[in-house]
Amino acid sequence: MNRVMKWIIGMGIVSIMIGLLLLLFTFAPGGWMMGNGSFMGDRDDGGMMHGNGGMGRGNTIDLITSDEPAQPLPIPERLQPDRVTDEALYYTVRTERGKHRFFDEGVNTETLGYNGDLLGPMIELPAGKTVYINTINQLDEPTSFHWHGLVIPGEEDGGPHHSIEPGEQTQVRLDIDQQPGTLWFHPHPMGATAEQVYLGLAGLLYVTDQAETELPNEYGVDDIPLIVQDRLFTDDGQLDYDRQMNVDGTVGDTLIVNGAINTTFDVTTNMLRVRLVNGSNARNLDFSLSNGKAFTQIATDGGLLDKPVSLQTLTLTPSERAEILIDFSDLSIGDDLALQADGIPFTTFTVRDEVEQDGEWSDAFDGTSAPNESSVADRRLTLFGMGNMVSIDGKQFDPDRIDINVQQGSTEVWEIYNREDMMGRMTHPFHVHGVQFRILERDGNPPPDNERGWKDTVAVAPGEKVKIEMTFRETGTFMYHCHILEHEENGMMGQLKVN
Ligand SMILES: [Cu+2]
Repeated sequence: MNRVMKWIIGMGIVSIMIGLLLLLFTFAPGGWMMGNGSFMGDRDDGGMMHGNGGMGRGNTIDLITSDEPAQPLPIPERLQPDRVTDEALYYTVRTERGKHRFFDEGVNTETLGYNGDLLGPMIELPAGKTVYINTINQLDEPTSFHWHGLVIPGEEDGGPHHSIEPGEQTQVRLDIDQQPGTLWFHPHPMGATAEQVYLGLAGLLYVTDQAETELPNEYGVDDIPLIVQDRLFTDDGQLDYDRQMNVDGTVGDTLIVNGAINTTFDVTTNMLRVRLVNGSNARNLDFSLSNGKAFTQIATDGGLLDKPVSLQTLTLTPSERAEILIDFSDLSIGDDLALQADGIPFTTFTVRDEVEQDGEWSDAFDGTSAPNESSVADRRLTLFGMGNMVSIDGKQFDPDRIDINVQQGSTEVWEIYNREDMMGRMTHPFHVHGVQFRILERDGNPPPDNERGWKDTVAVAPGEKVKIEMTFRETGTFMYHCHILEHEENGMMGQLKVN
């Protein structure tokens, strides 16, 4: 054999070895997520996910059942307006650095909050009124105040173009004109959204109206919010974002609800209305009751469903909301029932009183079917990639580029396609600012009954095509993006201009 032949055979052997090694790494536990329908949590990652850069491998930490002593569920306080007139309400919201006690024993955790140490108050936004909010940044870094789900002009939206410098303040004007619903607010500054949310910045917005229904509506009594988030604490009880950051979305093993671990709430045998917010950076949450019984979903992100839907499990991706009714009428005084996420209980309800169920709450639904009819797509958007390589239509976010121009008042159908990646597959929660939309189709089929309502975020599974329809009522520049916050920061975001 001459030297050239030897060299060719040698290179062939080396190539085969490299190929085998690559195959091993790809399919081994803790390797890249391939051919796995669920991107979360069915294996131990051996600590490889911390602060990884580059490629991205999905989210790989399981939730654990906490052994913290149970504590009463904190209810975010209702923000009192500074001033009220016939037409307007005036509020003040400030970001603050704080310390929060998550653990019964141990240290305080460094956190961020609105008007407090962690999370924020509930802000009531009455439909038909103008709401002025004085937003103050008391952090030592820029932030913005994004009103997620509100149909308002781009100027007031609080996206990446509206950063407020440390020590600065600005007033936004929100003319409230949409269905009552459970919305939320969170920061959206360039490059720091994921960390600021992770450290505690998130608050509730309730759009309300005067309509009298028999649905439970006593705040904090029979109508409660649950902001559910997963977090990972360091051994000394801190939220170390830099260390825990995952380019495919930072996940944790501990569920916190309204900022607390392992919570309890006293109920009666009457119906309880629960407003669920998935406030996680990246984790999808499958909600269920510990007795396996059904609950009733009554609302999606932006308002009541056309009719209530009975469910045993409800999945919310990051930033999706749902209102559900839990029926305790089969239980007796002293009985417990827990709400759980991915099978892990986080809030235990204890029946303290027996009362007759009152009212015909089902009268709140008009039963008319939403116009979720198939329609031809005006635009097609393709979500693609993992980790730092995420894109929409092959492009990464550029604050100086408008990707889509539309006319004010126009109605469009968008088909959102989650193109599968050789390197992995993830569900992307697709969010559009400044609108509420309807889901028309999932892979050519009508959406499930519990998605036939107003939405601002829709889960798009790997390989799936989802059609949504929306009307652009407000002018200005708006973001559309993946609501896995790390994907958004890695560039899975585009800009829509309504002219
Ligand atoms: Cu994504």
